[in-house]
Amino acid sequence: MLTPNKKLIYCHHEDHKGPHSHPHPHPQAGGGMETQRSGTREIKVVRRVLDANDLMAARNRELFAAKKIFVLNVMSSPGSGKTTTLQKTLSHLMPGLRCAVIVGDICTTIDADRLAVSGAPVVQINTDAFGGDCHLAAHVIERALGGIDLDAVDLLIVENIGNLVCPAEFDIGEDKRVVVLSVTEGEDKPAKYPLMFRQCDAMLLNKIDLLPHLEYDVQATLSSVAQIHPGMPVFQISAKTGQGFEAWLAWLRDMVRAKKEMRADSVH
Ligand SMILES: Nc1nc2c(ncn2[C@@H]2O[C@H](COP(=O)(O)OP(=O)(O)O)[C@@H](O)[C@H]2O)c(=O)[nH]1
Ligand SMILES: [Mg+2]
Repeated sequence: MLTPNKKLIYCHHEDHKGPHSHPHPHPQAGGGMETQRSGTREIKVVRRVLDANDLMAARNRELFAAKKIFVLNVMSSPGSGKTTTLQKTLSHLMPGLRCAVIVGDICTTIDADRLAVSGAPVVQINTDAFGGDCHLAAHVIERALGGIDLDAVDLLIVENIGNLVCPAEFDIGEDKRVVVLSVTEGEDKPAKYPLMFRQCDAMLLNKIDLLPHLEYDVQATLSSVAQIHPGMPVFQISAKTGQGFEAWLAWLRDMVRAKKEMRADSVH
């Protein structure tokens, strides 16, 4: 069901031919081959060069700088609580801050429906019809921006497609990246998916209301994250109860304020 503050667009890699075969390396990315040694073996490693995406991301970033919009890219595996966290976040920030949301999913407008309740303009991106891309790329964001009045936005939140791998590889022109990890996913996920945790500027450890029912080692997770990305702030929250939100919201508000005070030409 679409309401006036909600739009749906379908997006895909320009040169992506369905059906989806998960064609890594991503086809628009170009590629470079190098050889690494592993024990006695030589292994060919494909390195993606994300030239085209980086160019578009830089253009998005310039636009956001000119409009003084702080852009947050929220990533995680499916079900860790991105949408629930954003619902609660928006309920605290609005109407004081003017927020908008771009949300990516392979199918459905379920998340847009949930987020539009906040009153924020929401653009839902569906990648299904064109091969089910597993991440949002910069040109997809650029297209989605057409559905938002950028002069009426202080904070643009992008809920990326649920996946701990691919979204970390694609710059979309955002200011900061946040990864949501829930305590039901296991302590080992940062170590297994290090790029995501290295690329992010903050982590939300979500669903802490469930800790009494789990054998989950918060300290082990924190140490693992500290090894992968020393100094990255970690906010322990429950999107269900609101526990821990003060510190998370203060961090976010500081970022939005800093962007407002930044000179547009200081962004590169
Ligand atoms: N107990 C608990 N459940 C949560 C919390 N956050 C999200 N959930 C539940 O986890 C499921 C997935 O949440 P959702 O926000 O859709 O995750 P997303 O796929 O990352 O956007 C839903 O059933 C939520 O109600 C939380 O902090 N505590
Ligand atoms: Mg979601």
